[in-house]
Amino acid sequence: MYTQGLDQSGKGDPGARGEETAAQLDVFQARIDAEEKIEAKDWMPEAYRRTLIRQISQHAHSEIIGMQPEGNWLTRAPTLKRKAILLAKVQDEAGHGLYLYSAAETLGVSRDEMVGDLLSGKAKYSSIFNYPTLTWADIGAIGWLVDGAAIMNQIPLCRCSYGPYSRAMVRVCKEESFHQRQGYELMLTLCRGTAEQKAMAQDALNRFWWPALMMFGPNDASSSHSAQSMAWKIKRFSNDELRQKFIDVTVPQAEFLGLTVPDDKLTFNKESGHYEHSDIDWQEFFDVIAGNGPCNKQRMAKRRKAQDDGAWVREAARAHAEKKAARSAAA
Ligand code: BYC
Repeated sequence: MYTQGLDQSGKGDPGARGEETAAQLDVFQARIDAEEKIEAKDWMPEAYRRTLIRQISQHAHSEIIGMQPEGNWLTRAPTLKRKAILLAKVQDEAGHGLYLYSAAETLGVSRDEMVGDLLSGKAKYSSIFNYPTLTWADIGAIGWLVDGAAIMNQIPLCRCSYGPYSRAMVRVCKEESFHQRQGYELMLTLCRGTAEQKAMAQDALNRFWWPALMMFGPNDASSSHSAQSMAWKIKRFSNDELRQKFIDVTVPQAEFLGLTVPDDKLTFNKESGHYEHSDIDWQEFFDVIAGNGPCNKQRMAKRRKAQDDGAWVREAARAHAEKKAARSAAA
């Protein structure tokens, strides 16, 4: 078991290991309650460490798999400017994946293990990336809705109790903000264009609305990890609270575009100040995360091929590092 000793400050002795005691857990929780950041070498409960590895690695996998649906459109972007923006965005997603894998590595897990868990199907990645990008408008809808949902979920993660994750999220969120804006501006351009372009934007909203709402995870009653993650201040808001915030800010944006949100029951409740909406099709969500969405197999096959195709690069980098180490040892 990976448990570390605890000094009087509760900050821990990374060298010592043993069983977790109630006193250790109390001191740890007191640090969390006092809004102290937990750092990589501090003592932490094994379950806290494992929860973070699960969440951060799944987040990293989502960024990397998330490059695929947009990457499909790099060669088909309608103008040089749109291509440059999309290229920058897809490269940003790769960067986010790398910061996040590095943040997870501070918890004692290796990159190889994390990638192995993704490829074996043990680790999840966001449900949203199992939907196809059928038209250019889908690139706008992804930026507006998917990155918009990502920001809503990730801004609170900048205040996550685990220092390395919270710091990685600051830069990720700045970049996500650019992604959301470029997506909305793309949608606005289509909506101010021809009737055919506006119809394309509406069709993209129709297909991405419900999957974007599912990104926030199952409703609170079915969210197995939320209560503990909120007590540890890994999560600051519940899945339903963040989903509601997203709906409340996004519906007026759709109205400004002149588009219709595909939900007959959507109504603004003046008393609560929130939009009420139809039930989400949770069966679809659970099917997608079980591997049976429209593109799961295609996404995983492509990721496996990329891993195999990159084997020679990893081998060459390892050989180079070994030669360099041998040279400096000899000097
Ligand atoms: N998709 O107890 P819950 C991006 C799983 S990247 C798949 O509520 P938790 C972007 C959950 O893992 C977007 N699985 O879990 C990239 C758990 O299963 P396990 C990714 C989901 O962790 C490129 C089970 O359902 N963002 O934005 O407390 C381009 C029960 O759920 C999903 C992040 O990863 C889902 N949507 O809360 C553009 C942010 N939802 O692990 C954009 C960080 C739930 O027990 N992650 N599950 O097998 C989080 O904030 C939280 O992990 C979640 C879920 C809110 C997603």
